[in-house]
Amino acid sequence: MPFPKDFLWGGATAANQFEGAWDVDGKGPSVSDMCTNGTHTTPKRITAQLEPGTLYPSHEAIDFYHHYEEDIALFAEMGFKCFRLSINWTRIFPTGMEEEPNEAGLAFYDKVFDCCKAHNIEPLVTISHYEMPYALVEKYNGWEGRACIAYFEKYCHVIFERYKDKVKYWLTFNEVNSGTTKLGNVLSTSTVKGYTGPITEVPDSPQARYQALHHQFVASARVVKYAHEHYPNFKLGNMICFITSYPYTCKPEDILEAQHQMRNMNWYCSDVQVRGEYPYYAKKFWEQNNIHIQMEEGDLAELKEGTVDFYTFSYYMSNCVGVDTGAAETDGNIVSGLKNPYLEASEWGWQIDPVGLRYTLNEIYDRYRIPMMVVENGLGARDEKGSDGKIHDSYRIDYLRKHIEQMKLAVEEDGVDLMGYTPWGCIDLVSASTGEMAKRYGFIYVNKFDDGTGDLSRERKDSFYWYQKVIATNGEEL
Ligand code: BGP
Repeated sequence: MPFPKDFLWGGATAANQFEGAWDVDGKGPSVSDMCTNGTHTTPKRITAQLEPGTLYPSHEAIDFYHHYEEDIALFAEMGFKCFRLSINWTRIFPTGMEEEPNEAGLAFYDKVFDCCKAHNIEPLVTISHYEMPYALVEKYNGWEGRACIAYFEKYCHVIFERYKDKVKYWLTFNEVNSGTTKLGNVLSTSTVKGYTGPITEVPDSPQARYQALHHQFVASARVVKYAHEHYPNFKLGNMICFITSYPYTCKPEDILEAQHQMRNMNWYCSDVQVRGEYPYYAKKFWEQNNIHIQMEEGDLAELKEGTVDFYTFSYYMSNCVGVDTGAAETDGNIVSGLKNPYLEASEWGWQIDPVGLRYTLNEIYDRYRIPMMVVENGLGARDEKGSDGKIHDSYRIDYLRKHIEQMKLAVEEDGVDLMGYTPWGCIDLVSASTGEMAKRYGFIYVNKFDDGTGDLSRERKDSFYWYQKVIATNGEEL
């Protein structure tokens, strides 16, 4: 058996991308609720005020809020052992700053977790997945404000206590390392106070972003420590948007550039959350980029005390980097890179690299030696109905099959410790980067379209039945 008997097969989602009901039962607006839709070529916008007549895709999304029973039953039908979802911070604390939590919001997740339990599905909860209360953005420029640490702690204490018997696996911040990139300003560090415009043109201050990241690290470490002390059965993980960067050639300068990119993009954040300390090159990096991190006494000790139990990451693509290569650029998740002549790309320019997943699993395990989980992976693609009215998504099956094959090799041949696999967007949902519905990942098709129309009905794609078989055979039959 390549995969352990209790391997966590499942799927992943995020509240802001699928719940909808953005202002129902006392929920407040999050940073995602202020984002319009866009496309691959026309970036989505964030607006400081909601604009009448503009479509905000998170507002209805696919309305999991009112379809959760049906959706979780479909996940169960596929055989899910695990379901990754996030809690919408603004359902619990609508502005982030209330004294008391919103009971209706808490009650909603009780129902969701109970439903998971009824189907023997283990929830894996992301505490913050691009859903910072917009009121905190307005007041503190998002995570740049140190006060957000305490608000986040309070939110965590409430949800830990409330769901202590229902949830065991927690991730603090989704793709925390997106804060190392300019795009991270909007959804991740949420250092976007007062800005209205395309998310690609957000005014960037590396000072604000890296300060915000520091606050997220302290917040993460504090709640990890708190959870370990109060809820010994909990397992806390980090979550990294892993961008595997290869040198474009064997020219030594390209090798150095790739090392540089892997450090800044991937290791900078996970070293803090796994090793409990900034990497040695961080100081030089700050100096060279005129970044002055304000730390309070005790911050560094706290980072050391709040290290995670397992390492999770998203993996969709890889890219190449190099110096004066003249190579063409291609898009990718959060960052773009150079085209790799050996790889094909999705319609959105993300280069498909299953072997890179095996390489990545080994790189991470070699460095940290803690259990890992692939909590996002998948192919964003347009789905067209066949003449029989069904979705025959062989391209998606092909993508997933090849990635699972490589996971298998990493486990079986190389010996990495892999806990589970939750492919992204197990049910079609709103794209984080573009706000589209057209970029679909699901095993389950949702009748919802970019113009906001659609009756929200759910249908099984071919990949649904394929994944059902994969899970039933614990990855033997691909
Ligand atoms: C990750 C995010 C998700 C998700 C996924 C796919 O970066 O954690 O929220 O959306 O990427 O990206 P997209 O939706 O842009 O295709």
